[in-house]
Amino acid sequence: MTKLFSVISLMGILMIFAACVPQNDDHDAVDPDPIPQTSTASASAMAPPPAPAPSVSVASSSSAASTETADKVVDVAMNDAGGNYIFEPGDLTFSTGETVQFNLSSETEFHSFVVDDLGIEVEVEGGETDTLTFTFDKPGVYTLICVPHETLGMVGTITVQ
Ligand SMILES: [Cu+2]
Repeated sequence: MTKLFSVISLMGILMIFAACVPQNDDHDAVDPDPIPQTSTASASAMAPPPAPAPSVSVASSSSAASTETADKVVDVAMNDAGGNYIFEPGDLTFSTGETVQFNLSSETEFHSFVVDDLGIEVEVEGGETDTLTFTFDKPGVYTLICVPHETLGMVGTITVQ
């Protein structure tokens, strides 16, 4: 009887152990923390190559050397306030052979200064000013348009005499 009892109690103890062991394994599984430290250390050790970004110098469009050769400087405002899309002034007159520097200032929206027959095409972002220098070689009357606002009346005339 005592043998049987001790066997049963042993099995009971074993079952208690068996029930406890998985918990111990779970606790052990939480432990291996130190590993990430080594991985981050090696990662930061490999990080150091700091590529010094070469500063890109943005050359402003066509304003540089052309200023001194212009016979005339004309400021053209590209206005859009209140939905009034106009070139100001919109009608320009030049002499044949004249070299003109245009300072094209967009009020708040994107505008373009386009004369198809002369191959002129300048795009100006809202609030910015771009410069165009152009020599008018051929007499004529040329139509000036802002491509996005042509249908809203943003057109002009360049007369070369
Ligand atoms: Cu426009």
